[in-house]
Amino acid sequence: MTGSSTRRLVSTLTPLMIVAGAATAQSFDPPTTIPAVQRPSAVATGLFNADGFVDVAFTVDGPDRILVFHGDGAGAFTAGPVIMLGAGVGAGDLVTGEFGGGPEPDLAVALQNSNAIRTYINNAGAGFTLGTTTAVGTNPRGLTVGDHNCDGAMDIACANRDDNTASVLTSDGLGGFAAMTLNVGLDPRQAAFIALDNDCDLDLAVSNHDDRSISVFTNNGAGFALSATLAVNPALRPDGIVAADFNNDGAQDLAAATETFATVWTNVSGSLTNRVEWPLGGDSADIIAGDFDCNGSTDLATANQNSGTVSVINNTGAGGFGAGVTFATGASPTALAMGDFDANASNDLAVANRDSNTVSIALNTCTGDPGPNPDCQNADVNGDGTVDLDDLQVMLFNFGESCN
Ligand SMILES: [Ca+2]
Ligand SMILES: [Ca+2]
Ligand SMILES: [Ca+2]
Ligand SMILES: [Ca+2]
Repeated sequence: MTGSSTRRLVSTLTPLMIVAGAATAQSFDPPTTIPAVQRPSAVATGLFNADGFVDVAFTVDGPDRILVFHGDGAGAFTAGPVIMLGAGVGAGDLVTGEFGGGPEPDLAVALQNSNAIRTYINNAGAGFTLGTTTAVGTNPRGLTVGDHNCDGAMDIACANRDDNTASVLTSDGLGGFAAMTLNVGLDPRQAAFIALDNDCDLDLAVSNHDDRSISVFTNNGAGFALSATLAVNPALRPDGIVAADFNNDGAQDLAAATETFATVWTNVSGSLTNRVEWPLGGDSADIIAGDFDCNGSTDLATANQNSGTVSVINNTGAGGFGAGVTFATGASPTALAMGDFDANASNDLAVANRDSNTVSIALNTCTGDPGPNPDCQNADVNGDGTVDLDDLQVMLFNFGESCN
């Protein structure tokens, strides 16, 4: 009882300390590297095998393939499956999701030269098998994953860089996809599902690099309709984009990698507005959102392709961004992904360095909330968050029942 009470006291105090405390120092250990052989262009993370530790996968070329490296839960990785994609298909963006088979995370990859999105299904933690290949527009980039039609099956969208369209791939729940085409602006780079209103039909944003704009499509359940075109600062061009709730009001906002700034729009009643540019430490290509200083608010990290760095800027508490850190990676970091590689409840970073043929692994020095007390997961029979006599009564009431 005493131990349980102490734990509750600690968990009660922690948020108060965050509110009252000074800004958390942000740092990452000097990155280690995974050999990526030739020109890694995208990276994804997931529990790909059965050991419970976060793994990484990345696309490389010469020949085009996906390399999977298994994490050891302490920040180190060993080579796992190699997925050959076929000669000249153009190994592009890579995302993780549930696209078929069992619950283990699957992969979807953009085949830039073949104008298609292909899935690979996780074979119960023992490698991947070919899923389906769906034709999209020309030169697909910037994949996003989400269930846009609320049927429980994960859908995919991409930006088709060379024909100024985006494709939405709606899952049939059986591993196949039906593609629809949306017209967007010039040189689209990234699609992002975003929950603009409070229904479960996900909306969609697409970054238009050469138009210096973001196309916003509202999904009313019957399809996607262009509802807004957001102007980026005319001095900046957008590349990667990401949807997340930055001001903690429960509505998803949008951030874009726009050269040496992260541009953030706030969701006000379903409209993205109040554009603000937050300075970065380099010229950004890709952007992800996550809590990187272990205080519970959603921060931003960017891969700064032209400066060989990653920047992390921390949420100051109301959706603004302040001090963070910029650290060196390899040459031409084009994409990044996060995962807790050393199992200490903080988001670490994996960065694809295209021109140095490596993936950088940067471990976050902050340690997060370890999550629910594992004792409670077994003993909190009625799931009310406390182990007490009520749980014992429930257990006694059901004593002797067969569970099969
Ligand atoms: Ca769906
Ligand atoms: Ca918000
Ligand atoms: Ca934070
Ligand atoms: Ca960590």
